[in-house]
Amino acid sequence: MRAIPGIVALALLVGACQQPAELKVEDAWVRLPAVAGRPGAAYFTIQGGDTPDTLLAVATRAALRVELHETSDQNGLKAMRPIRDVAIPAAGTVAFAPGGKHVMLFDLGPNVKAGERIPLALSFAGGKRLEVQAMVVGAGEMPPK
Ligand SMILES: [Cu+2]
Repeated sequence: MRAIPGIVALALLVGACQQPAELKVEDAWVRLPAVAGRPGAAYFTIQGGDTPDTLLAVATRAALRVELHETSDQNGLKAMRPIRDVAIPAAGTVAFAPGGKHVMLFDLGPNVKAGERIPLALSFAGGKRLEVQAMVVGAGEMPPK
């Protein structure tokens, strides 16, 4: 019976080697504001890499100002506040989604229209900068899938 833990450990190790976790950003999309001039919001899912990292900032040429925000429940009222950075656990998943973490896009350019894609660049503390194309949807539309 003594050999079994060793075998299990070896199997886990081999499994880990076959599928190294890679920091990546998936399913990026942007919802336009219902009223022109109001901020839009960007959402995506971040898959953590082999080591923990931290999302520091998101940039896009489609908006003049970008902030990381988090919506939370405060005594039954939804309130959002800016957040400085977001920890990404190793091999973990962090979702930016309506009702939770999101990227606020202030002063969207007039050329940002539903059905188009805009680039988002995500900067991480570990030095990586990942650019994704976010699908733009109208105010009342469902997220693209
Ligand atoms: Cu916000």
